[in-house]
Amino acid sequence: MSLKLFFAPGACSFVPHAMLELAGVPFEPVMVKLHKGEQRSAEYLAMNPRGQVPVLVDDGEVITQIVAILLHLDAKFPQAGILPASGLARTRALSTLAWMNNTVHPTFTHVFMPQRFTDDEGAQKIIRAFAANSYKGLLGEIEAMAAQGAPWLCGEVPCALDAYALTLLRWGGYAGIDPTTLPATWALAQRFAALPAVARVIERERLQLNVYQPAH
Ligand SMILES: N[C@@H](CCC(=O)N[C@@H](CS)C(=O)NCC(=O)O)C(=O)O
Repeated sequence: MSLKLFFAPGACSFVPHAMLELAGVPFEPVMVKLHKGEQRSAEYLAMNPRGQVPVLVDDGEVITQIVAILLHLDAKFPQAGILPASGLARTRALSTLAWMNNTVHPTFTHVFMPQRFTDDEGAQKIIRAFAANSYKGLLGEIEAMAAQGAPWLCGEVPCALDAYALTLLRWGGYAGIDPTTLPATWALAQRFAALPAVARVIERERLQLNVYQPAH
């Protein structure tokens, strides 16, 4: 069995990256430097024509999309607790995962890369400000989940939702959102980051947890 994960530091690929390390299975992490455009190299596009991370390569089979990658890993390593095993807990976790991936994540894309949505620089500023405000509201929803103190978002064991919550909260710093104003999520992210397996990923990605920059 060979597993390879293509990831970029601080990107959404942190979610499968953390879960692979938590699962304690051998895998090869391959860094893709998005700021250098490596995701648009001919070699990378031949593997993933969408030019995005994460990509999981399992025995030569290319798998894209966080939700699909996590479900694939969960089926392969059921002991890792990537998602709750069954029942309503699993359904609810999948519902939150889908929402993080299809709503919260693309809202941040509008903050971080408004140029992907219009060429007009004035309109880009408006998109960025509007999306940053929406993003704050969405992080508020995650804060309400974290405040339930389960202690992890799926219950008794750390799961993929905790990894996504950490990533989304961290990104909030770039949107002018101070993570300490979301105390339950901030505490959750710090606890998750302190797990030895996750700490290894943070070290490999050289991540700083709080990247808050006040808006100017
Ligand atoms: N829906 C995709 C989103 C992947 C995505 O947005 N990846 C970003 C990083 S967080 C990326 O690779 N961006 C590089 C680019 O668009 O050039 C998934 O779930 O995997």
